[in-house]
Amino acid sequence: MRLLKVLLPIFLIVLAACGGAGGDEAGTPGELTVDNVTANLTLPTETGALYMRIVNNTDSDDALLGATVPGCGTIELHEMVMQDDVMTMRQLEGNRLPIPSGQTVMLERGGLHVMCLGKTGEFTVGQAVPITLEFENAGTIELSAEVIDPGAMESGMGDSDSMGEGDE
Ligand SMILES: [Cu+2]
Repeated sequence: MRLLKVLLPIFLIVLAACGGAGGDEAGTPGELTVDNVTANLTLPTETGALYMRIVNNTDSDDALLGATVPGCGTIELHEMVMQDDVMTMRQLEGNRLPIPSGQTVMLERGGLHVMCLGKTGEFTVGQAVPITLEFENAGTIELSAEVIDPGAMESGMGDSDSMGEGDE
């Protein structure tokens, strides 16, 4: 029993530490916030995609209506859907992404994304790209997106915790 008494506090400390990192109290109370903005824009195509986390801590439902990114001709809001066993992307109805009150909406690879069409800009990995988001209620939010390596993103999936880079 003595061993258990020693181990239990350690166990609780470890648990608390993990909860702190993984539980991730998202956003700011009373506000709609956007973070973790990344841009997949380096492929030699005329398209690209941007990803982010949107947290709506306000009392009212909101919606993302569009965005502006220099170097992108047109921006659309897209989702991924299964069509005849093939994953394809399509524009959200009315180009409107609902962000309900109290909800966190993830735009991520293989899911919702901000689509860059008619890309003319030259982008390099690590570069910071300004992005202006337009919300129904929150209005305009200006942020900076980090241009990511599309390949690194693929391999980084699943083992991001072991990379030791942390969430910054
Ligand atoms: Cu798309």
